[in-house]
Amino acid sequence: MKISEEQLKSHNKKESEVHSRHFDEIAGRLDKNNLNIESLIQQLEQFQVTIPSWALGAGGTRFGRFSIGGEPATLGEKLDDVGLIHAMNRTSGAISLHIPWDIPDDMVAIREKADELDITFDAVNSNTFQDQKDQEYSYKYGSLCHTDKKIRVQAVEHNVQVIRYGEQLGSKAITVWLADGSNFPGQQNFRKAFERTRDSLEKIYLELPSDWKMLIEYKPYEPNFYSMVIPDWGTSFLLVSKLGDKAETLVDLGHHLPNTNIEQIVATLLLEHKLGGFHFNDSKYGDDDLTTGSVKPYQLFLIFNELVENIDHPDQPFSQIAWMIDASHNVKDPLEDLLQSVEAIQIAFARALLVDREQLEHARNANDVSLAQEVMQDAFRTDVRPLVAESRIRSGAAAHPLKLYRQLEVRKNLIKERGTETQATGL
Ligand code: AFD
Ligand code: MN
Ligand code: MN
Repeated sequence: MKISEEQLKSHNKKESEVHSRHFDEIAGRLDKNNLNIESLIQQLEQFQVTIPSWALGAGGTRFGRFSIGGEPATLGEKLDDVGLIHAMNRTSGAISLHIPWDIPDDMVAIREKADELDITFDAVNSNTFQDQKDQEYSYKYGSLCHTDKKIRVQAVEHNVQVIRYGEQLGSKAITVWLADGSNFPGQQNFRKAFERTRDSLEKIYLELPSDWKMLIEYKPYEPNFYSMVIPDWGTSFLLVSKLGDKAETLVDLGHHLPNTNIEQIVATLLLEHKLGGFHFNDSKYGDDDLTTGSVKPYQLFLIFNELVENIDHPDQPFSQIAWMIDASHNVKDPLEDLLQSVEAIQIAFARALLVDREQLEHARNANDVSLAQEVMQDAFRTDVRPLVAESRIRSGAAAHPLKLYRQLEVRKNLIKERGTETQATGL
């Protein structure tokens, strides 16, 4: 299924009267605050958020999985789905692939298809958390940290292979997320596991093309429940600092223990020029992979507040940060969820752009705690949805992507095209 320009135009025409009213209202209000609305909208127009290839089908838990129908069965169909999202929001012009789930059979055809859909390839992801059918050694007891050198070599070679695929696709980064860890006290020698991991990462790092980055995730628990080799941002930061300039930390919002101050982590990584990118999602308890902004929208805003505060920093350019989603959909239509996630990210960004930084700095220096809170909440409580919609309309997208998605009965069409039995690769 494809969404035509006519369909977008007729949707926007129908929405235009209500939209103009809402937009004029907020534009007038912000104008009084001396905010440059044009530059704000331009910043929103330029901002892109990458869609993960593994989040286009139904996820599931270890208890079960409920199919949604019309899931993309091939990499080509995954690109089609991202193409649909991008056509509706013009903000999702990139996909992040997971190898070996997404190895292209025909590299040229896949690149051509991506070009047609105006989609680029963001970071490629390696997978050493599962055993593949044709794999010689098992990752049951770890991969890059394994006690057995043969297994570490296999895991390093896999990561290098992922880089090679990424080069052919035009990617510029590899994301490494390690499931390595231990389930019981005493099982693993922490220091040795860390050293082996560092040595393995060094070998992969040496294979990076000069204009590439290596992004290293962290996660406090799961699938290992006693210890993870890279449990927190500090450990990731230690590794990326040892590896070199091309290595940076990736912050997955779901990979923190409850109540962690993620915005402070973001601030510290920015200060050290080691913030490589994000995996956006939301959580209540752990790595719940819920829709971004659905549980803790204020936290998302506070994260963007740190990012915007640093937006003009020459050593850590905002445009170089990888903005990606990492989600899993157990009950929602993944495409609807991804549209909502992208919009929530845009809303948080727009609100952060509204923060009166001069006044905030003044309040901070004067230790005027109440005023500082007012400044922050004034921005957060502003309904910026008309600004985000305006940026979409200007870039040829839909005023209300989710509404259009439902009007066009996209899922029904995908089920008609692909059937109800297809299952997308991923978790
Ligand atoms: C994991 C990690 C990592 C990984 C993904 C796999 O966040 O990003 O690539 O999920 O689906 O939880
Ligand atoms: Mn992640
Ligand atoms: Mn995760």
